[in-house]
Amino acid sequence: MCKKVPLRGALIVLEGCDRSGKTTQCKNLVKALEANGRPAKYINFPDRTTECGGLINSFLTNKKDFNDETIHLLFTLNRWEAKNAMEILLRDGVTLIVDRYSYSGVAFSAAKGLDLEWCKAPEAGLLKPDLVLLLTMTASAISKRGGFGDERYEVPEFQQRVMKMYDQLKDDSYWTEIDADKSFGALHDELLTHCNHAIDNIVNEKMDKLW
Ligand code: NYM
Ligand code: MG
Repeated sequence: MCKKVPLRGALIVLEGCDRSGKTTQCKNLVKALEANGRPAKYINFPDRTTECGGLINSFLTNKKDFNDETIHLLFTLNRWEAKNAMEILLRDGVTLIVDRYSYSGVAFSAAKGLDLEWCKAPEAGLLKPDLVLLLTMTASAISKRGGFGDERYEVPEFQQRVMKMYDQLKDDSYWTEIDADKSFGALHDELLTHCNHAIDNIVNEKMDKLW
């Protein structure tokens, strides 16, 4: 039986607080999809390899200071500069597994006190994901994880505020919440099932836009 070729790749985003295991899960999802003959690529934001990403890295590692609005816009710019390349890959049938996206941008900045709508505005027009997988963790699970580094934002109290902001952003039409407080393998299997389902259910060749 011949397998149906999807119209395009799926744009799948993993979101959640720091230490929820997103990065390792994303990379393993790409490996698993590719092993099943489904072209996939790992993308992460912030992309610290660009000039703009270098400024963001200096901020996160406390080497540079920017006011809240400026760093917010730099994170957004870092996504805009990646947009065309992402669109080309998706059109070529490559599924993108994205480690953080606009939702991190808004949740982290709003958790610092910036207005949520102000934070969303410059993200409007970026590619809208087909699926957002939100890795949730309770306050006690966050504290238990520990191992937070010394980058900005990496403190349990702030992470809890970020989780509350995700609550305000989530949209059940394309978000799925997944409890990350389980074994790596169990979480991987659950995420992979959702990714395969998203790839199998692409109906529009054209990508939608945020928001
Ligand atoms: N972060 C990430 C933001 O504040 N805004 C954004 O738009 C994005 C994409 O950067 N604590 C924060 C969340 C993280 C930090 O991300 C670095 P990572 O995934 O730890 O490299
Ligand atoms: Mg981090």
